[in-house]
Amino acid sequence: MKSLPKVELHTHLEGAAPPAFIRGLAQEKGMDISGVFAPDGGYAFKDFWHFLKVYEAATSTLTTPEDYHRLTLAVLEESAAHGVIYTESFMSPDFCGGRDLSAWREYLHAIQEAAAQAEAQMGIILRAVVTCVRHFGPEKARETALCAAETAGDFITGFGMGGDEQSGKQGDFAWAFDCAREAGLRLTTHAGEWGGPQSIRDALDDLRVERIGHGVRAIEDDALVDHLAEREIVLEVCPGSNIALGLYPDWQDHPIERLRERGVKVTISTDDPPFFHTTMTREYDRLADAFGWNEDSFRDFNIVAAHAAFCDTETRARVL
Ligand code: ES4
Ligand code: ZN
Repeated sequence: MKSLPKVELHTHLEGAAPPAFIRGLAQEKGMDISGVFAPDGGYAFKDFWHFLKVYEAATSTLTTPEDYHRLTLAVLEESAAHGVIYTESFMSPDFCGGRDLSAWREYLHAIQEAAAQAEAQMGIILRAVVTCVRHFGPEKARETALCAAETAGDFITGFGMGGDEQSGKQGDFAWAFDCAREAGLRLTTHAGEWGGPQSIRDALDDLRVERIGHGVRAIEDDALVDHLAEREIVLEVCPGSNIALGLYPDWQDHPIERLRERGVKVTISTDDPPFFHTTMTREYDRLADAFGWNEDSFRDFNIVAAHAAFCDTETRARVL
């Protein structure tokens, strides 16, 4: 499984930071973030909302473009080691200069330089989905969308929203998504993870996204499952993340197989791999065990993911 070529659509750049990397940065800068780590050296949190706090504390060690350059290299090295050939990562101007356009351009330059280096050395392709953070509110999302619109292009190809799904409504962020769409960006948002089926309907109706981050709770609404299948809405499913956060008790209980059987376009991603003690190899291994999937099944998932990727046609051709 490890060497099988993989296309991944849903990771968060800071959320993929190896804990040793963050601990090293904190030490260099004399910052005390000991509350972030478990005794085994991994990240420690008790539920999703605590996870968001720990995520922000870990991210507070990333204070310069140079830090993001090192982070990007460390993250891509790890992904490439698990066979990932194309990855889309959520990046937040909130954490990269505080939504200030000139600062954001500097962070972006550093990230892109690292991506070019990783592509030359390891063949892995990175594309960026600029993300607003839902619990920071619609006004900050508007500033984030303006940063995204100003820097949209070959590298920044999408716009999305993460954060606390129970904070506000999808529709509160329509201005930001409209702004991003007008700049030519492709759209996705987290929905149907902590919100129920209605949060997915709201994402489609109010934000007009073409992909859904997670979306697994569509399984609770038969008509919605049919609607997703008919409209060919792609779900960025992160099974290991859902299980680590207690959304489903075990791999066999995860709805990814039922969604696939009913014709929904599902893809496989890690979300925040070290936080959830996972890798793309582990996702494939566990899914193979739970549902009897084999290399051919995973090849099919990767074709779906490559077609749903927010990249240009030449890049897609290199991945397919
Ligand atoms: C998230 Cl804002 C953010 N960052 C990392 N992982 C997430 N999952 C949901 N929102
Ligand atoms: Zn996510």
